[in-house]
Amino acid sequence: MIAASELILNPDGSIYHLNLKPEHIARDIIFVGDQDRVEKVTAYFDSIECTIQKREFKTQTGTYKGKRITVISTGIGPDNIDIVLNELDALVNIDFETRKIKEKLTSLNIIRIGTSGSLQANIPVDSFVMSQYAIGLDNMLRSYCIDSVSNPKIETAFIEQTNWDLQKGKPYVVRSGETLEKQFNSTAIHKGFTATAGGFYGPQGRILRLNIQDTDLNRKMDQFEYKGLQITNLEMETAAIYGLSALLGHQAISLNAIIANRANGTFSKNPYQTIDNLIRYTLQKLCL
Ligand code: R1P
Repeated sequence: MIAASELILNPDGSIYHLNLKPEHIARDIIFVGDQDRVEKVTAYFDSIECTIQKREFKTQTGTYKGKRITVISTGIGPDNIDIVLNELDALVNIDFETRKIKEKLTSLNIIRIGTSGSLQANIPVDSFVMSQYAIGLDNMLRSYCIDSVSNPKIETAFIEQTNWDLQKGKPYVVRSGETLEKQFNSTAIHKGFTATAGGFYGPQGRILRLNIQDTDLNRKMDQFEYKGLQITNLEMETAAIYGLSALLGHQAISLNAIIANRANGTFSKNPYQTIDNLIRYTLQKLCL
């Protein structure tokens, strides 16, 4: 039995941060960062059965072309992903009455629709990247036992090639859910290796007023290569989603709308149109 201090339920029986009960969520779940992006997705739905929000976690469940789908905003960063994925998993795999793990586990399909900056000049603004691999520079996943999902050879190559300072923690490399990768693949989307940072400024090499530990990190990440794998883009959630999903037995895929190109310094002239294009691509592939 899981104690009240560990699995925290609200007085109405909903889970602590997300404010959701098991009946509120579908098996196919779209993650967005921005709470205002939830309705940009559900605007395409046939109908909406519930809207629930607490803090930055806004959830809507409804149907699109007859398929039941949940859309949830995660806010920014791997720490929020820890909350969202553990609580979604608890909603399907822990019995809230007995506080015990269910004997028959349920696997969720998780699809992130995010924005991201490209590190490669040949992946331009307004294109899409599907993350086949992700490298977490954030350490969140290292609190778990990750040997079954990490890729030490790629991690070691990254640490050596970028001269990574281990005082910042140890990067971890994780893989997408292969079934979803096949489903969302097409010639319209680049296949990529996404770096997930634990912050937006210093952790992604941006300098405003503070000196940073490695001013050359983006160039070294751009030049990193392991058996043909190159890092394509930088954002703040994908590695955490892949790592926790794989550990918990869920399928996950991260689809990135490229709105900035850090290699040539360009920014999309119409990022909202690019995100809308990716939303429509995602819904169409989800309902094939
Ligand atoms: C930073 O501005 C945020 O934008 C990107 C990053 O991953 C981070 O969450 O993604 P979203 O637009 O999906 O939030």
